[in-house]
Amino acid sequence: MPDRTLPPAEALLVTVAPTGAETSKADCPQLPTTLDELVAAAQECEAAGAAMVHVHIRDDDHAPTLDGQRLADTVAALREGTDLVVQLSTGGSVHDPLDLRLKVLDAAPDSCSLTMGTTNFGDDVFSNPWPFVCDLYQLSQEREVVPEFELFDLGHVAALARLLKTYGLPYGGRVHVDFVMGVPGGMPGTADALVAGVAALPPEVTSWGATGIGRSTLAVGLAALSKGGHLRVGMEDVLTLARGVPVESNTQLVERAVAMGALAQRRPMTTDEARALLGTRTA
Ligand code: KMH
Ligand code: ZN
Repeated sequence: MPDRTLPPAEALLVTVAPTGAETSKADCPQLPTTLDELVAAAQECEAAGAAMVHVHIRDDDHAPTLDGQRLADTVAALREGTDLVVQLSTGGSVHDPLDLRLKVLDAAPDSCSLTMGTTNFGDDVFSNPWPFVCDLYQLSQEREVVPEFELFDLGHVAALARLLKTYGLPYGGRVHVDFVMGVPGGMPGTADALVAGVAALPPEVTSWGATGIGRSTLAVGLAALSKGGHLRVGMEDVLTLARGVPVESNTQLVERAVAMGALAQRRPMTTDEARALLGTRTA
């Protein structure tokens, strides 16, 4: 029986988002796009202190896909090769249709991302209409998959309150959210925006993390630590360590997050602690 004791406040959940859907393999050959590359990256990141992996997958041409068999194979391979909490993206790419995004849950991950509203996304639109959000949420409850609510904007925080009021708590009874900040079209990646978002969280929220896209990664990460939050890092969100210095591997970003946590006297959470924090299925 896994230990379900909640982790202490100093334990830091580090989530790695190794691939994403926006960067091409041609532009970034070190991006893990094959299953072997993804598992190897996940193993290295786990050894460096990550406890959860946020997964987008690619096809044989390294293009984003939501192919059901590939998703199921990916979940199986990550479970076989790591002890990480496996979170599948239901956001996919901005081009993915809503029905395929719902089918992601057929792959039975531990967790799924669930974005709380539509947002402009650079020159594109990341579509999350309210009826889709409600359908995905109810499906996650039925399938016993723990959602991580992705908040790109302050309005998404209000939408989360409405969702919980309407449909009750997620499977597992815990409510974990992630502020995704600095997307062109969403809230800015600043300490001020994070403080406003945290202050507006509904009382049902039991834990929160944050990630800053691109150059905002450090401002958001440091602000999140100072407010007692958790961190998501990875090549989905940031491709340079500093101006002109490319990220060579996801491990570098996890190591940096762990080092930032250490300065704040936060130690990386174990995978068992992460499961207790999030309330994922025990078997
Ligand atoms: N790729 C973005 C359009 C998620 O994974 O749920 C959406 C995204 C959010 O990455
Ligand atoms: Zn994602």
